[in-house]
Amino acid sequence: MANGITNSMTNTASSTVSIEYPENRVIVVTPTYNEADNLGRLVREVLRQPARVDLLVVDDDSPDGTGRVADALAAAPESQGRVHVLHRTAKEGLGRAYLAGFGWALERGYGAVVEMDADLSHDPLYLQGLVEAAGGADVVIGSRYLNGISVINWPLRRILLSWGANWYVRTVTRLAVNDCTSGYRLYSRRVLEAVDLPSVRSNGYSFQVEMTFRAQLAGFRICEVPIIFTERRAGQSKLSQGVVWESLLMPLRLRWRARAMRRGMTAGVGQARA
Ligand SMILES: Nc1nc2c(ncn2[C@@H]2O[C@H](COP(=O)(O)OP(=O)(O)OP(=O)(O)O)[C@@H](O)[C@H]2O)c(=O)[nH]1
Ligand SMILES: [Mg+2]
Repeated sequence: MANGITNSMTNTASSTVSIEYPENRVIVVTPTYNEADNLGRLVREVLRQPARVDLLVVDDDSPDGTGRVADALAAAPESQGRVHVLHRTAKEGLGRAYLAGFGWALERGYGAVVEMDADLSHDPLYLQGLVEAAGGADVVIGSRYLNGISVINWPLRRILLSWGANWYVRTVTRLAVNDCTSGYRLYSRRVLEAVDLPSVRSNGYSFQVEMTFRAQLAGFRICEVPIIFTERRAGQSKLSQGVVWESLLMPLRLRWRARAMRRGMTAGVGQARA
């Protein structure tokens, strides 16, 4: 198995698959900023998936009290100690929240981390597929662009923007991935250990691009599984002008700095090829 996760799969009569992780468990990391209306449902849905993952909420002191909601959910008996909360003191962006969450998960020995938005755009039903695909890859991307374009409730303008952004990223960075900006994805532990996380600069959509770029540069296996993305129903998008500028400039910077980045990741290259 690519990431050393021990899993035993049992096909039951109803053909559901259960996976156990005796040592190296999988944790979903979900960054939150003002997601109080979405979090309860997200936690319930994640916990009932057959993949038996844990969940870490990384909250940036949301003014709407998401942090308190997360604490209450973590303490509820139904959570069985599988839900954790990392409180941060200020809104610092998606990328910083993920880096904090990755560090938390690595310190506690998790074997793989799944990134998931808290706004229910990423259906927890796909967790099983992501985890299973980790048997043959170190990075598994939940892709909106494998079978045409799989998004629900996006206006044409948004589809064109996302598709165009992916075309631009692929062209500039030469990433061999259909959906470079998807925020629903799995990283095995060894990817997170190898890609020199403290030097990751991006914070918006580019965070996904930069992480994929670093993983490809280090020689890790990347695969995509199809997902259907649903636009958020509650809460507000945090897409800002700064994020758009970063998305335009970061691919150029990655291409420019590829050689220097590879030098910083020598350990990862060796591991990936082992
Ligand atoms: N901790 C933390 N979470 C954030 C921050 N910005 C966004 N998020 C979370 O990151 C996830 C994705 O953010 P969204 O606002 O949904 O961004 P998006 O999915 O790119 O945009 P939409 O498609 O319009 O919803 C959500 O769970 C947000 O709550 C931040 O600064 N800190
Ligand atoms: Mg969203």
